[in-house]
Amino acid sequence: MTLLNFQTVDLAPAAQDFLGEVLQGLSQPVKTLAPKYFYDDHGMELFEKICELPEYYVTRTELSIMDELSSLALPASNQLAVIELGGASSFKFRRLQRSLSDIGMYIPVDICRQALFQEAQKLARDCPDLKVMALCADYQQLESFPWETYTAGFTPVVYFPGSTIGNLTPSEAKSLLTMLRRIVGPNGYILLGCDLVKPLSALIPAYDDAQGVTAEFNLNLLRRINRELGANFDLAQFRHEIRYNTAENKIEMHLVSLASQTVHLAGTTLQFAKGESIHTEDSRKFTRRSIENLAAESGFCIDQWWTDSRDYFAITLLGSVTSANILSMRANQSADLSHPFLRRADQSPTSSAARG
Ligand code: AVI
Repeated sequence: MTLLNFQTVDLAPAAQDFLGEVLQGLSQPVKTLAPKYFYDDHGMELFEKICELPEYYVTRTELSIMDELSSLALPASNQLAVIELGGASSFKFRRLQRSLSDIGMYIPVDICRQALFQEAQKLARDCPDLKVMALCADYQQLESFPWETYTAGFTPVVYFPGSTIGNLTPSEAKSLLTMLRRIVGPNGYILLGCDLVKPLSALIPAYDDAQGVTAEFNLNLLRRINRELGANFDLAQFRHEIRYNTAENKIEMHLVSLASQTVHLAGTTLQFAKGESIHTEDSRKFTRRSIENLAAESGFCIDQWWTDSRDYFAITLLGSVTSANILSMRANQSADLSHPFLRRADQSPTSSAARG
């Protein structure tokens, strides 16, 4: 049966140059591999398992905050068009629907075409009043996408959950938000999930769990390189290691060579000294101040900020910095608390005013 509320757009993101990037990363003085390559089919399964681990507080905490957002009213005169980055699974969006009323359009964006289209179609079937447009694209393709064609008459809200922003470098995060600012325009918003700085006693086990699922996730990158690029990494000769970089507030994941060894990859010989590491991922942890700075650099300000009782994770609503909200910020210094954005932190355990 044809669904009148469902369509797909396939921008056919170019196949990434996996071999070129791997060779480039492994020939640096400090060897690196890009975390985007974790997510082959097995990597996605492992990541789903990670999200359910007792030590990995991230997903559970984010969902608990979403459950507390019983009614999230955005001061928008139009219906909302929610654009979800990494929306191959509609799971979090379905939770968001409980608290964010008046969503007229949903645009999940992902490069995993099959999962994206299937999930989006299911959602369209379950929600006949919601228009669903699944967009298979990578982030670079978003800039030139004709958003107006799809979101005219709606207020755009980009939903970027999971603290995936923490896996980007600061300059990548700034470029992405700056591009999103152009996409949502002066009246749109970003709803952003960000993992917060916290004691190492909570952070380290989250990335080095007792069952070894995160270690398997990390090592799976070498397995993928063996399978897809014909390399001969011996996985037993590498160990998963977590380091906390205090200066940059980030968890680093590494694969450390247990021996002096040689690996062959596409005609190239790679040497590993005993104890040498391959840096595979950064997972940055934020503070309200660091998000405020990132937002300001990209033309946004924090309109709302919700966190959990332990301050482990935050969901923040970023709005455009316009002359109107600069005036509102000034006015807030004389505390107009009737505005929905301007509630005091002590009015709710999970919500706090943005501009106080
Ligand atoms: C996807 N991303 C937000 C995860 C994180 O926590 O940085 C990836 C991850 N790496 C190890 N565990 C989870």
